[in-house]
Amino acid sequence: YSIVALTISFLLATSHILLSVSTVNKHKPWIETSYHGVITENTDVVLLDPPLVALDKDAPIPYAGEICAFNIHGLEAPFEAVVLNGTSGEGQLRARGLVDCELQKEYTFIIQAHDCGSGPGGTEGKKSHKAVVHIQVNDVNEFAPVFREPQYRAAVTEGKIYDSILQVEATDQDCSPQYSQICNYQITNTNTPFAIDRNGNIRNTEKLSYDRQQLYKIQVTAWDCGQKRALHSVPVHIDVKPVCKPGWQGGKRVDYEPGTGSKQLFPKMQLETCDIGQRECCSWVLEKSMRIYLLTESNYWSQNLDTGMSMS
Ligand SMILES: [Ca+2]
Ligand SMILES: [Ca+2]
Ligand SMILES: [Ca+2]
Repeated sequence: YSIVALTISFLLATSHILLSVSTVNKHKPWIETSYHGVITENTDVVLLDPPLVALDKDAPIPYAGEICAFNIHGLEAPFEAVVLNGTSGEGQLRARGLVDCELQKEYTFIIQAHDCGSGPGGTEGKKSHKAVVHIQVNDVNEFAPVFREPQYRAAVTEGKIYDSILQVEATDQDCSPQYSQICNYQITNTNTPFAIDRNGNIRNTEKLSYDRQQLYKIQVTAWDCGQKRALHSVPVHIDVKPVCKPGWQGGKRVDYEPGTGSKQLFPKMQLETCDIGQRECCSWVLEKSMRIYLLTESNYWSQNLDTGMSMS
């Protein structure tokens, strides 16, 4: 009996020693040294590579071998990490609020795993080493292109072909090149003698005539590289200027008989120039009936301040 009793008491003592050793939290959790995450703006789930898993060599001992928390160190990081399964150590990183790519494209912060300590209450808990998390925010195509100017205006001289009459430009507020760059411009009117290239340069596709049309009004729209179209097209006005051919208009032949006194010469005549200011000036000169010498029927003329008129 005494041997049996001794054996039982020995076994009890041994098991007690084993039990007290096993309840001590010997190991700190282990995680990777760095993680790379991707989140799409306006969502809250971060896809982490590699996945967030903390291992603890105390497993499968309760508490000491379990993961209770992931802590994030980083002042402005709007992220939190939650434990999905304390036994397996799996965690998930997610945004605490909406992440806006247009405000911030990348985040870097520190993450650390905590085990559950030696028992309830988390006393003697251990922390893993600190791992760096780098997160990239993916863009969503939320913004449409907007033209820099409310309207555009340019002038061309008739009879000429231009490589670029003017350039229009639209911008887009999205944060990525794909969704913010302008990939295409288009003239929305049909049958115009104009074309536009990918950079917004408008050119004429045929020679224009001042006599046929003096003003063209066209509308231009734009697409970003994610195929989002401008909400409002922009008006573009193109004036056609006549080729500069100054000359007398309204000057028909006047017969003058010698000795018949004074006669008004070309009462409706005015100087046709390409410049409106110049034209007014010359009409004024004519109205003052200044002395005009007409040299043949050409446009060659001169003036002086005598009040009479003579022809040569
Ligand atoms: Ca542990
Ligand atoms: Ca866009
Ligand atoms: Ca966006």
